[in-house]
Amino acid sequence: MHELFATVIRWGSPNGITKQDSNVYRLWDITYYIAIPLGAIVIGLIIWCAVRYRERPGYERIPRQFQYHIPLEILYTAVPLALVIFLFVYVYQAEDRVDNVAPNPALVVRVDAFQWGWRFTYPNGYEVLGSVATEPNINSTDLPVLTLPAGETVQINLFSDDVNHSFYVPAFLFKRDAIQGINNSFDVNILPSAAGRRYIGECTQFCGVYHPFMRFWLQVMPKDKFGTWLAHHHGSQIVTAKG
Ligand SMILES: [Cu+2]
Repeated sequence: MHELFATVIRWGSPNGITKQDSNVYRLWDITYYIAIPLGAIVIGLIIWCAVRYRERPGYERIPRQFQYHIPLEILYTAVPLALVIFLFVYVYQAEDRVDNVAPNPALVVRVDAFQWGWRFTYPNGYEVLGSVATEPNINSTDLPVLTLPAGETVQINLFSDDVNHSFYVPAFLFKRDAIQGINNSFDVNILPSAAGRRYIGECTQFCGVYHPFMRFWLQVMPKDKFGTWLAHHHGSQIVTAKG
């Protein structure tokens, strides 16, 4: 209940778990703050017109008609134009910060999407391969796990083996397409408060018959434990979602 209330007063969007997503979150926030008073003004004017100029006995059916109200015309051109320019600049700056890739990330993980599954490859060669067997159960929690450390810069190098897919962790408030022949890189700095938690990830680009089963877990690990964890993992771990 408390969470619901907190969500409502934050204008309907939850916070994410990375440093990058605060840019997206602020963008949503500012859009709501602009849209709500604007909506109130427009709806208020409609209601006022409908009530004030409603048909009443003794009044002319059509109110006085006139054209060219220059101050009003300037106002309703200038205000939307200013808003569009402001939002454009704001979106551009937010995208720039989200897309910023650090020259020396603490960890680089290669993520390959394919029909239908994911392959996560770490710098020491350890790989997690999750693929979908025939007729999987949509509720299956047998999913490949992408383990990432919190509190440092992680670079994801995203590829596709075949068609277009999209890497989406809702808690990142971010997704990026995986396109064959293109290396899409992005950084995430997961907040230390997310350490020890598990989040769902999924493909969000329709990519064929088993697209809905193309999911994975994101396991966030404290920075100091991650190095030891990775040193103890070698070879391939294969996860197959079953029915
Ligand atoms: Cu896909």
